[in-house]
Amino acid sequence: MEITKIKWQRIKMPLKAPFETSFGKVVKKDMILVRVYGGGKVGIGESVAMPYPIYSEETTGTVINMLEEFLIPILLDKEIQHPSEVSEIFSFIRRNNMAKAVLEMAVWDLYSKQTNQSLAGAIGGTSKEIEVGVSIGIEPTIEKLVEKVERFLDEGYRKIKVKIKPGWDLAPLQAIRDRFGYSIPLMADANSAYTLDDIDLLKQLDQFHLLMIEQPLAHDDIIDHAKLQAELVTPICLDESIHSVEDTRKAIEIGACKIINIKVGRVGGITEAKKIHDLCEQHNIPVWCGGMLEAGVGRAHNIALASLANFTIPGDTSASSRYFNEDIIVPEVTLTRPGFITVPEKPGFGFDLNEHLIGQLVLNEKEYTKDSAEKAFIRTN
Ligand code: OSB
Ligand code: MG
Repeated sequence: MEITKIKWQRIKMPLKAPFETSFGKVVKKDMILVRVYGGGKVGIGESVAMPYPIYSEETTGTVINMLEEFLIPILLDKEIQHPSEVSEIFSFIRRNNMAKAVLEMAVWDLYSKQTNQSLAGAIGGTSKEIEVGVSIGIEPTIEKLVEKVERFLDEGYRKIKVKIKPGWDLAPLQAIRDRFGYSIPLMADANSAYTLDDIDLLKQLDQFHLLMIEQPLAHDDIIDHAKLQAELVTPICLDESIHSVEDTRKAIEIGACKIINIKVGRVGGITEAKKIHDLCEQHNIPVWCGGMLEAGVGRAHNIALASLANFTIPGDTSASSRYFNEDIIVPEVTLTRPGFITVPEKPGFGFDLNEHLIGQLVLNEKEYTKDSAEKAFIRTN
């Protein structure tokens, strides 16, 4: 497939409201859009790195650095037949998965446009619509949290995920169960806020009959998660700890989780995400598509990924209106019927870009061709 030019743009976008997790509050969406040009088409990807290295070590700034010093020159220097080759080409570079992923996503989108098929179809997705949930941050009061849960249930969301941290765990979960009963699909995400010293408290979470508890322990741990899983009835879902299909294999092997949250950015791209999906399917581990407060481009890529068969649990792939007053794609993502989003069928990621809005939000941009991209490093093996 032909790739002649690559461009990145840094965009800051207002969020409807700050989103608080155990590691801090996101107040603005800060991201990189990457466009890959070739064969008269343009593929696009969106980075999920946070502005601070708090969810992982990557930031919007490290993504720019990786793209311009390494990933873009390396990709422009290669001839590829298929987007699945990109992760292999980048594999000699350690980590920096979110930087790798934004470029790889754009190549997948370009490929699906060049071959006139939907991104979901190109990936191998089969679902016509995906079931969706919503993630709710730490709220100022339990009353505000309960109000939000009610609003999202009314909007039709099929899974309610609430963020927890020490001091904001048993009481909010109890309040939700008291108000809405035990039949609503409810889960909690701790973003690594606990340790095994908290095991007595974590065991008490079993009483809430949660669908799962996401990443209760350290971001780089699987061993303690396996110890905890052995003591809990509630399934553990890993997020931060899983960066590759190899991490997935090890986590499954030692019993560190029963469910995996797949995020394209965290695992370095769509190809690796698909490998994780396939391995989990072989081991009867259900997966779901996580979110990183994506704007429309990233959201649409998530929808395409979630159309793979083993995405059997509703993802954090909510509508554009969850976080934004106006999205960078048209039309914006909506629930096509309560609890579901239709997987687009048109070629590529399935939406048009809201170039007017993007133009207003761009802070910085740079483009590279085969001749202009300079390599700072040459690989010798
Ligand atoms: O842990 O899943 C997470 C947002 C930012 C960083 C990490 C996480 C999240 C979310 C929001 O839970 C998911 C979404 O709605 O995009
Ligand atoms: Mg999470």
